[in-house]
Amino acid sequence: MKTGKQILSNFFDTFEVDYVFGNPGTTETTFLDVVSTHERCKFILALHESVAVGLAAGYALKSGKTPIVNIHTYPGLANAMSNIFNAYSVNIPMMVIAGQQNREHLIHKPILSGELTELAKTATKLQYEIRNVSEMNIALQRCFLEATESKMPTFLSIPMEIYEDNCETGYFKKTKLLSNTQNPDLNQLVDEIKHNMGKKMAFVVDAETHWCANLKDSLRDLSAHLNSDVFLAPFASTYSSIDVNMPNFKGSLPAISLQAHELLANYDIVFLLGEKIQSFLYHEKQTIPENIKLFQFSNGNTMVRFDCQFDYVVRGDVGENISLLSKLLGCAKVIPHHLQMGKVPNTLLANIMNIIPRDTTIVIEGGSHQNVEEELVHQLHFEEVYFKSRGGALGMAMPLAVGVSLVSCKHSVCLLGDGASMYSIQALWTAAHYNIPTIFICFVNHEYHILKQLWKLQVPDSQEQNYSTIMDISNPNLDLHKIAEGFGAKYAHATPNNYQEVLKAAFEFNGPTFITIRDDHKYSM
Ligand SMILES: Cc1ncc(C[n+]2csc(CCOP(=O)(O)OP(=O)(O)O)c2C)c(N)n1
Ligand SMILES: [Mg+2]
Repeated sequence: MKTGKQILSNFFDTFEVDYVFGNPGTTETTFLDVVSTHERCKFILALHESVAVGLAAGYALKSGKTPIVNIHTYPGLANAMSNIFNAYSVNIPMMVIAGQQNREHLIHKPILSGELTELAKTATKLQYEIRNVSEMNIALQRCFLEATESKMPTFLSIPMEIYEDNCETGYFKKTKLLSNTQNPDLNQLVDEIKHNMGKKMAFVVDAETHWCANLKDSLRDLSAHLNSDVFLAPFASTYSSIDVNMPNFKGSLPAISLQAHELLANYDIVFLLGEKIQSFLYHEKQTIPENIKLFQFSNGNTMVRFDCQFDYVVRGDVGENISLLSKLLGCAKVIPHHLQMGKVPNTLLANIMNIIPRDTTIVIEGGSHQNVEEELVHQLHFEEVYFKSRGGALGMAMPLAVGVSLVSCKHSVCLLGDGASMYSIQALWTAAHYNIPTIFICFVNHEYHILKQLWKLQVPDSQEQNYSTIMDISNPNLDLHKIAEGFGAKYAHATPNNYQEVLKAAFEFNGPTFITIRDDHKYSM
């Protein structure tokens, strides 16, 4: 016989769970009783659920493993949904577990209860509420593996009293998973490509390729052989599978659909590696021009043929299949090298970024500086960058950077605006509490600058005063240094005169440093 507690403990062992990221309430105490005494599994406390999910996302991206998030029944899940949605939109796996009230009690709709699976449904791949301890091993395993396989969040609700129940069937096995060793038949595609040699081709690399085996080398060889350009899909979140030093890597495709359409119209064949080319702002001309040939490589599952019309689709591990295609086409091995850097603009941010080691992970939250920041990390050849997720919800970048640094034990650098900093600011406390080295660089302009710009775009004849009354974050101004200090972070204001010392001190500190820089670009269009 096994108790619910033993089943959970065995689950942590079998699936080698290192961390649970969470924010608890009473319904989680029985779950936490197992975690707190478990030998390998450590609980990381976040002071808000959005932080717990962001930490888990950073952990997943950096470690390649599926993290566990533990949150407090309906309200905790509701707070977490924004970042769960971000993770869902951009292929980040995690298993989210919430405690549920006692099953005998639910008929009374007790305080802090609710339809958890219904709430989770819109942004998770799988949702389940355990009814009986005999279901526990399968439910845990299924939710964990579904997240791992689909690279999406899944959700499991566990009634709080179930851990004391016991059953005969609650065991796990460490399965040896043999991947599918069959190669797809790529001959037709090889013929098609050979027939089109010399035409203009481009690769667009989307989010799911983060999880592929060995894409970087084979994409370098194949794209050079085809004399093709390589772009990151807009909002693809990371270019971890692209060699940023290839001369044919052109950075991100424009996010605005019409601009991406106009650029792609210059090509005869586009290879989409991953699910989609996300568009921003509706336009009648869709992002992919109708007359180009479009080939998709996707790991399969729900992403295949999801969002546009394709001539060919190759299903299976994208890295393996690009490598196979490269072999069949007889591509030569291209030796990786470090490109000479182009001219870097003389701005404070550029100067700061220029002294940061290029293997530092950079995390970018959205805001009016996003384009400048994306261009800069491309120009400076940073090797690992996580961009604003295409879920679009603010509040992901700060905890994500902390989650990355938890795994790497090295400083990551998070770039964000003053407005964005307020959505998951409690991430500073987790970084301070667990000595996780993270550097935040925050543009201060006391406004939602980007929303003013977009307002003007949408309603061209609106008056500047209209934007200001609603989009200014002033009177009072946020005192970001005091806020950072209150969460246990170090803080500094960087200027053209002191930025080198400020950065040096931040890299020497084994915890969070919140650095403000002044943003002088005031609204003008
Ligand atoms: C959770 C969430 N709430 C609101 C928004 C809408 N939004 C997009 S950008 C933005 C303001 C960003 O301001 P800031 O970070 O200060 O950058 P700035 O544009 O001033 O450079 C807001 C509120 C969002 N994307 N996500
Ligand atoms: Mg701002």
